[in-house]
Amino acid sequence: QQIEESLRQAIENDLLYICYQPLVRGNGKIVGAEALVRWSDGEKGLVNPASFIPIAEMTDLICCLGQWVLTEVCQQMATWEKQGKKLVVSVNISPREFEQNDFVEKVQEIILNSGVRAEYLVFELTEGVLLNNIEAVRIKMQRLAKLGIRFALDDFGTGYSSLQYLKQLPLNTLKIDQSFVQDITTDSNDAAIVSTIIAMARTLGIDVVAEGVEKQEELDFLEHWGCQLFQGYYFSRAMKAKRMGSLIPSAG
Ligand code: G
Ligand code: G
Ligand code: MN
Ligand code: NA
Repeated sequence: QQIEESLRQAIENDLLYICYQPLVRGNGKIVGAEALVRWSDGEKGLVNPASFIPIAEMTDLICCLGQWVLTEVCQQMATWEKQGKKLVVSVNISPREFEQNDFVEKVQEIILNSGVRAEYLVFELTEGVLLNNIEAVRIKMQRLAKLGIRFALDDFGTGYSSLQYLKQLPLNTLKIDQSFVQDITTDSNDAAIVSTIIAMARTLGIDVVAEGVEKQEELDFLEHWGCQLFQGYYFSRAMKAKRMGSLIPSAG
């Protein structure tokens, strides 16, 4: 396919870049950021990841892309660290990437080369990862956790995860999908789902992040139910690394 070939070239020629969307507390304090890849093509302009990620996911191209993203993020974190700035960064990992036999080794190499501490990395997995042999997934997650990496379950509520998974896997965070957050103030079903997820996460001792928060009203609901971490346009859109860096408080 044509888009696939141009994406392959974009990766090779470093035509992609990363934007960072802050993860915040209710008072707006930044406690982390999610890395979101962007593709700016000379002819096509800015290509939407929602259109090219699924194409990359159909082939091993997603593995090249994922490796590029993690390398770029780690280099950026190393640059920030030299400036006395430390930020926990979440990286999206597609099922196909996670399933690579040498995924742990690849990750380890990228981290070692960059010199950053794995403790500052969070991998966002989707429920698609969990459709596979759960025991194998658990073992791989534990190997990565031993390096220091933490895990978030992304788009939570849209897939098939059960409480069983949550108990079995070393998950630190649940990210409530934005499709539920969107309608919490108007749809009582979504409101019930979201409040239940928050309560469940708190019971299990897992952090919970509400994604796609766009309005004060939504924030008020979420805080009322005990959610303490947020992402969304209400606080901030994703931004280029330079601007993100200027918002990280210098450590000590
Ligand atoms: O930024 P938003 O339009 O930015 O992202 C659209 C979709 O693309 C989301 O589902 C997001 O998780 C996914 N995505 C963004 N960046 C990456 C990435 O680096 N790797 C993977 N696998 N998915 C990504
Ligand atoms: O699948 P994942 O959760 O990784 O995707 C994150 C996507 O959500 C990105 O495309 C990001 O740009 C988008 N996003 C982040 N905050 C908001 C928001 O407040 N509203 C909407 N509509 N999209 C958002
Ligand atoms: Mn995500
Ligand atoms: Na999500």
